[in-house]
Amino acid sequence: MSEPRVVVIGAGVAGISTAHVLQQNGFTDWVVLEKGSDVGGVWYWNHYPGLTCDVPSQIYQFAFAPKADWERVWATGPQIQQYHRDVVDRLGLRDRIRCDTEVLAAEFDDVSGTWTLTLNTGETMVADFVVCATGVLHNPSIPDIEGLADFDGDVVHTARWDDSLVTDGRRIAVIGTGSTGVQVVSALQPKAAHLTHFVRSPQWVLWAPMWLPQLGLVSEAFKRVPGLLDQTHRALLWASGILADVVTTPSWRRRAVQAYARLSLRAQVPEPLREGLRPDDEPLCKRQVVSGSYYRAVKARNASLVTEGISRVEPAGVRTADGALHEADLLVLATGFRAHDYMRPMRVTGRDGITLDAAWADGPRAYRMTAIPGLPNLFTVLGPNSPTGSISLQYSADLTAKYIAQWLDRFRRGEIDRVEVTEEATAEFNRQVAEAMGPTVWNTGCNSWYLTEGGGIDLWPFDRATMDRMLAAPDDADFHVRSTATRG
Ligand code: N01
Repeated sequence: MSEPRVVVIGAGVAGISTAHVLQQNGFTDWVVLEKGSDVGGVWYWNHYPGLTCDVPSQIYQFAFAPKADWERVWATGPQIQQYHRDVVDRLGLRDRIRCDTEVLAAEFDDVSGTWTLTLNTGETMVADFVVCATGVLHNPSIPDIEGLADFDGDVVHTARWDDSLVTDGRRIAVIGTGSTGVQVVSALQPKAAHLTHFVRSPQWVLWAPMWLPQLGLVSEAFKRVPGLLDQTHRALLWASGILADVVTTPSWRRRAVQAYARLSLRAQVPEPLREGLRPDDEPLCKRQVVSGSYYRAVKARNASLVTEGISRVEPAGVRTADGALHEADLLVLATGFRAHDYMRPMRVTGRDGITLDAAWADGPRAYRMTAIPGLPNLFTVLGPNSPTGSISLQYSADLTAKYIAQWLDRFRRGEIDRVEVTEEATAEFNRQVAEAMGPTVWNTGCNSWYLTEGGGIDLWPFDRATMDRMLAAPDDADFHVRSTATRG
């Protein structure tokens, strides 16, 4: 037996899932490094006003740590962040997680077959395996708008919100119309002196009552009736499979959801405002935005919608292409993320000096979301093609971590000491992905963070059964596996 030294990078949904699997499988030499000051990942970094998860809480949770008494059907960001803290404490994972520890570089040594990690603390760490659980929506995308640095008021990106910012009674400009922009506009408009929403590309917004409480009697039933919480979670996973079908396969169900999106706009917004809010693309093509309050917010007297392009930012506000100056005291950038960075800016150098930047010049690419040619003994959890638009993230993180644990177990049993996915298997997986993207709604012609530099769509186009099958057990034919017996 040779216990693998494992470093997991990131303590968000993917990292906590991985930690739980390592713990459950009796691995003893592992640590989670987290650059933030607490666990939670996106839920740690994002705390802008209005942050709510648009996936119901009873499914947006770990199957291994179900929570009976969510306060709301769609929990708020702080509630979800607290849940992650509680799970880590309850499962005894806290001691394994080193916060405020960023991995700056990871380099594979061909001779020893180990990874050397360089940390922000000045330390180095040697590992037999690295698991990158670094998330997708992590690095804020700051728009390249002329004059941004000259703005006299406050500028803040939603993913790095400053809780000391005063928002009430101010003139607020918000740029961006994704899920974040819609949430922050809805939250800030009621108490703003004025709110201007800059909409370059409107998005379809599905109406849903996001404020709905989870009834006390439901929470009590979950606590008292044996198996009910678990069964409900399973039922919701099954139902989310139908949702995945809506985006992956053309059907009357897709058309029904799209009709509902169009109705949400038509029923709530009169012309001429409706014109500015009507997208050109099909509903569901981008990550669907869900809100019960956005249209109310933009219709309010103290709000204006600006669809004219932004030409520059000036000290007093935002100048649009028509020459108008929209004065503001606070500029909120709800401009999204550099979604395809994944573990970067960490510098990753694999076998034979192959760098991740070079390997991913045309966009992120992996085998079954988890293995990358040229990077032996390194895996990703919620890596490229993860189902951010369909299947439960917690489910796929758990499944992927269990898959990785099987490789670690073979190392522990002394069978192998090095494993690297082949280029052929990765190319074949990506060919299957591209083919399966054909009938998906994501392929109907819209521009979003789903699209990669090389023109691919960075999502999971298959159903959950396919994911189960692909990650059930490692297939040696898809890997260069070096057994300890043949090590020379
Ligand atoms: O980011 P986005 P997001 N001038 O990339 C605009 C998840 N999430 O943070 O479309 C003007 O969707 C850009 O315009 P355009 C969820 O998966 C989940 O909102 O490029 N506008 C777009 O409107 C989501 O999909 C929850 O024309 C500029 C916006 O900025 C993902 O996070 C909540 C611009 C960026 O939209 C990302 O959402 C929140 C410029 N120079 C987020 N540059 C849940 O509830 C960019 N834009 C679970």
